Amino acid sequence: MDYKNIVLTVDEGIANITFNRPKALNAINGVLLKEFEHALEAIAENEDIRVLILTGSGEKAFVAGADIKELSTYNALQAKLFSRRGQSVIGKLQSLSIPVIAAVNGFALGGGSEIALACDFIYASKNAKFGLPEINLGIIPGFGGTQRLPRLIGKNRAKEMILTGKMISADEAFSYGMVNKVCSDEALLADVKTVADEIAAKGKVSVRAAKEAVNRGLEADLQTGCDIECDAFALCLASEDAKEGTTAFIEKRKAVFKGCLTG
Ligand code: DAK
Repeated sequence: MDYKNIVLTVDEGIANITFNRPKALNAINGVLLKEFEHALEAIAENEDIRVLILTGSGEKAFVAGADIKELSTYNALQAKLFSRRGQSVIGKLQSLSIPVIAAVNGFALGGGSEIALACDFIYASKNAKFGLPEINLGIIPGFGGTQRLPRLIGKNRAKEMILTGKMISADEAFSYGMVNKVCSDEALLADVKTVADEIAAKGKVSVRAAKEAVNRGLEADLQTGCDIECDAFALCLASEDAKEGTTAFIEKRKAVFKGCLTG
């Protein structure tokens, strides 16, 4: 597929999707959504990709939400199609087995905040702003914002954000536990790349297993979560990566993981 609204690059196991409609602050229109879905499918099928980074083009925005101008023209059928595709895309993003890091470089509003919330963690530039302003448009978040935000920052803070539609700064988002790190505007992408490289150098099996255990465990009771961890641990220990990791420790050298499941 020839992408026009996103840029997809893959370099040494790190994929990068840049939302690329800077004149509209990277707002999500139907075409962008389709391209994003296609890129996520391609990434899911590529076993060599270890980490995905999402960011926005230009200096002002990560993603300023759904394209309001396009939304306002939808008839019921188009709205349903947008809604279906939107939910399918967020489902695909959330269920990627590799870690996904959001590099939020400006406005992350509405669907933009929700995309970031569906990632594994968020680094933000100092000038980033987060918000769910849908209430100002007479609608509510549709990419899972009413569900993921309260789980992440707590019910009351999430309700305040959702009900007022107000934006919060990167520092506030950090203090809420929504953002892992606030970087200078210039350093954001390099900082995200550093952590992505660090994760990409770990064992593929254990990285995927750890992500899955956390995600599935959070949806379950503690005992079920520990059972999930138990199975995932056994799978990891039987992997070639675990043999390499433990042998490297004993031999006092750095492990070189190949990402193989079988021993
Ligand atoms: N849509 C379309 N165009 C947008 C846009 C958006 N969300 N945000 C900005 N733009 C455009 C502006 O119209 C302007 O274009 P021109 O007028 O120059 O042609 C250009 O980007 C620059 O924006 P501004 O001139 O407004 O720039 P400022 O610095 O003054 O303000 C701003 C930046 C981000 C504060 C402001 O642009 C703003 O408030 N934008 C709207 C933010 C917003 O309300 N976002 C939430 C959209 S609703 C669903 C899934 C998801 C959703 C819904 C359903 N289903 C699966 C059911 C999601 C909904 C949303 O995200």
